[in-house]
Amino acid sequence: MSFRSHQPGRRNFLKLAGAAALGAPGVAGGPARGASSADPPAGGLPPLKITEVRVIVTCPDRNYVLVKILTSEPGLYGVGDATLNGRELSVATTLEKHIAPLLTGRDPEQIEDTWQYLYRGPYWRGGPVQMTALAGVDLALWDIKGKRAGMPVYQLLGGRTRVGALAYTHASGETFQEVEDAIRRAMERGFKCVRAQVAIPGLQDTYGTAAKKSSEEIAGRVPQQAGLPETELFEPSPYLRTVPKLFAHLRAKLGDEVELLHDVHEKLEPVYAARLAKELEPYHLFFLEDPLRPEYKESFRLIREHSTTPIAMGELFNTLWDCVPLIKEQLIDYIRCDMDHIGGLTNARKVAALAEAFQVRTAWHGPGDIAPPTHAANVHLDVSIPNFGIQEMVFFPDVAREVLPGGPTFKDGYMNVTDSPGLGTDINEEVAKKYPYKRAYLPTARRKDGSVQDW
Ligand code: EZ4
Ligand code: CO
Repeated sequence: MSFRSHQPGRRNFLKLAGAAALGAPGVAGGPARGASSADPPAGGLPPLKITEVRVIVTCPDRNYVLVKILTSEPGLYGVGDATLNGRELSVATTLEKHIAPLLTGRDPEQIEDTWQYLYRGPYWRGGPVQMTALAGVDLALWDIKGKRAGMPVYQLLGGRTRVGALAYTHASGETFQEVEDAIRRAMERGFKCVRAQVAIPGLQDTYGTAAKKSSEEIAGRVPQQAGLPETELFEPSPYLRTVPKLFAHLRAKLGDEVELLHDVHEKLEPVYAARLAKELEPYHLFFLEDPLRPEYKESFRLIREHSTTPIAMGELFNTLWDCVPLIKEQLIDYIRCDMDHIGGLTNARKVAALAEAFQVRTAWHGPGDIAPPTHAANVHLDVSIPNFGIQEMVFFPDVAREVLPGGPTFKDGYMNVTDSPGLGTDINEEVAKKYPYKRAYLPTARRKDGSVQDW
């Protein structure tokens, strides 16, 4: 490791490292920038430098932001995903204007140091834009490290703990019968676990359902609305009356074996979430997803006090510290951060380790609005940790697969990664150019009285 071989004496080392961390000019090749030419080769490999950071924004079916990091070794590069649905250009600008200049010349092998430098270095830390940008860099660096080692990333994380990652898909419909039919179709495809959402009478296009589109068309593929965002209508009372009836119907028709999930999508206030969890108890959900808004973690206590329905939370979290209160108080059963919005694999594996200590399992967010490198990283982590729970997944359309080839496989209800070195995903830059960015937003929601509601 270059730190030690560089250490001319502790005091000098600290001085050098401090100067580099402040971004002082002239320290390229100093300790905080990684191996210099004076270093002995790491593990027999010659020193490596980042030569270019490319930010690619493309819209094959929807907008994606990709980070391609090139190195001084010809042909060796990594690809990461930095897509933040509806705020893609903020992340792309952060990467291009603020982060890329800091990376050129650094040693791509020093992933943890780079992560700390980009997280704590700017003083302003956290937030979805910066944490998504950081994830893009982080995933690209893990991809490079795997390719350099000739190993899939799960091997770098400690090797396999399981043969595959249990997956769930989404089913939806206008009526209970349509949801039931969609679940049957998912089961025919091999799924053992299915998330069920139904339209709510009197409300229009409630999250996870959409008139005019088949369940398969929208499964995990949140609508991206060109132009300006649409407004959906939400009221808690009809929602709370309908959802338990849906699950009563599904259990009566489908039996006990299929695992059922439901996403509240942070829509409810605490007492109503507790009521829903309690009323869903007889139907034995695999978990109830994201019941509350992410800000005030104490609210989860109310759900816990009233129900044994397993609770999952996390797709709106951005840091490890968002996860701490829920995990250490055992207020949830599944932590489901979005690896792409929590700084990548480097941070997600710490979340997983924290969860392991408290018997909480993982359920990383896996929607269609994050790109294949994140889905691949999810599964590399899933198959290498002891406390994996379940993996949300999506089937990408052909046009997206052409731009972003590779990614996890699916068979008999389980996801997997291949043994190709790195993350096992790529970007075809030429094809990506055919699909320029299109402005688009997530939908928004309001109550009947016109006030803003969480979508
Ligand atoms: O609405 O990723 O569980 N999945 C989800 C997703 C989110 C989208 C938002 O961009 O809740 O569908
Ligand atoms: Co969700």
